Amino acid sequence: MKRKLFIATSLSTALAGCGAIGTKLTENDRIHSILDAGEKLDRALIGTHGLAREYSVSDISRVFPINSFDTPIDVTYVRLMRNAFASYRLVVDGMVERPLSLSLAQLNAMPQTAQITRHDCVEGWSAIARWSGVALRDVIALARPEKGAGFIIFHTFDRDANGVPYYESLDLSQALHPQTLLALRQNGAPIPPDRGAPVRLKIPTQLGYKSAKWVRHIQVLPSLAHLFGGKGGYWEDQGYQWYAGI
Ligand SMILES: Nc1nc2c(c(=O)[nH]1)N[C@H]1C(S)=C(S)[C@@H](COP(=O)(O)O)O[C@H]1N2
Ligand SMILES: [Mo]
Repeated sequence: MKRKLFIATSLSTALAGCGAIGTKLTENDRIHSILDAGEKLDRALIGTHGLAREYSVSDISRVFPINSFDTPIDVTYVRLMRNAFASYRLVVDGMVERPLSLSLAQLNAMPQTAQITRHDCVEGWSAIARWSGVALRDVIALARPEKGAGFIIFHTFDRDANGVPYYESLDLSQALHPQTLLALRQNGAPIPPDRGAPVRLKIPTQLGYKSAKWVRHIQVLPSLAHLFGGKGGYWEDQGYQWYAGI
């Protein structure tokens, strides 16, 4: 627990800024090596099968900050939003036997699951909400990953000020974790545009930046090496840990 707090503090001071508020990542080799060691220890001790704590309705936060790049202004996204996402499709492809293109109606017709969990942002805030939608593992099971598939990549509609797209990734065991959710609703209401509409990832076992908003495309790949900076995520490419277990 002490180590966790220490790491959280190091992250929020040394790696200030994962959202709209912060900007620059401070490079500090010593802290990075401590974080790397912590990451290895976490994976060895906890693995990826532990469950995040679930809360009760009375614990739901009255205020849940918005902390990301702005709602996408991408023409495709704006058109979808104007039409209440009626023509939105979640594309699932790559190393799968059965590529998918799922409408919101199809996602809503799949078994729904809910969780009241806490979101922890490395910038030093947490908030609890009820999230519901489709377990990612159900979508993965539908698509049937091929042998050799190792990673699930989430491509989103938003970009940073330089036009660099946000993206995230999980390995198969994290993606198949029962609490890893493709969220369609927060506190009972459809995810609003600034919260990542219509579909966002909610992974309560890892830090906030893993929970990609505005997901448009899920890609199954054997490795992360050839995507963007090669580290598996927008913030990871700038030094954040890929395995961000809490
Ligand atoms: N597509 C996208 N997803 C994102 C981000 C982002 O900038 N773009 N920011 C991440 C970070 S750092 C956090 S803390 C959470 C914030 O989610 P919220 O705005 O719903 O609080 O979204 C995560 N997912
Ligand atoms: Mo964050």
